[in-house]
Amino acid sequence: MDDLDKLSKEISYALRHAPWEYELEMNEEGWVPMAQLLDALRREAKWEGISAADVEEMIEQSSKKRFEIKDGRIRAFYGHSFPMKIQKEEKEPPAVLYHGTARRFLTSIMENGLLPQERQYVHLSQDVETAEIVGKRHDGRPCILAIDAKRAWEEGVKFYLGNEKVWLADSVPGRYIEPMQLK
Ligand code: HQG
Repeated sequence: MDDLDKLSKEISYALRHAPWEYELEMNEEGWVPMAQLLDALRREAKWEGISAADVEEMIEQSSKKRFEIKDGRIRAFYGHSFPMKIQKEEKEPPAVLYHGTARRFLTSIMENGLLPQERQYVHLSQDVETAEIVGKRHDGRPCILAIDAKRAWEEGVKFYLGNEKVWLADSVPGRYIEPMQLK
């Protein structure tokens, strides 16, 4: 693992899971002053010389769009797990969204719906390819679920924007979920 990967992992941990460990003052949308994050990281020997340019490079080089920098602040687009629920922008979803998961979770998902589990929101993918990448973290041959987001949204399920490929929901009832036949 190279340094940019390590940096991405540590900033994910700080912004998604444990901002208090880094003494970060996070607002309700998940924004943190960049200078505060850099100060916190610099207290660790391995990030002693880190600059905002390094963080920007990490974000640019990453295959996933995990963080956003704006007006001297930084936030994670998705993935949060701490109790204070981050407020996300509610938005009309595309007609169909996807969710990649493990085969072993399927029975429970169809019975109980998609639940956020350890995170604040359920994570949905804009396309099948992204869902496959997500699902492979849990199962070598993941199962892909198609979500009838249009009908769910029309019937009152709220959807929120993560980044362009990741959508969020509080939960998704099983009646909107259809397992897909993969090639
Ligand atoms: C499953 C990564 C049983 C759900 C990814 C999933 C994503 C249920 C697992 C982002 C269930 C939670 C999030 C139910 C849901 N019964 N299992 N009722 N409801 N589940 O990791 O969506 O690389 O918290 O299917 O790419 O896999 O970190 O969520 O398998 O975008 O940037 O419970 O994290 O992005 O797993 O992944 P996770 P996820 P990063």
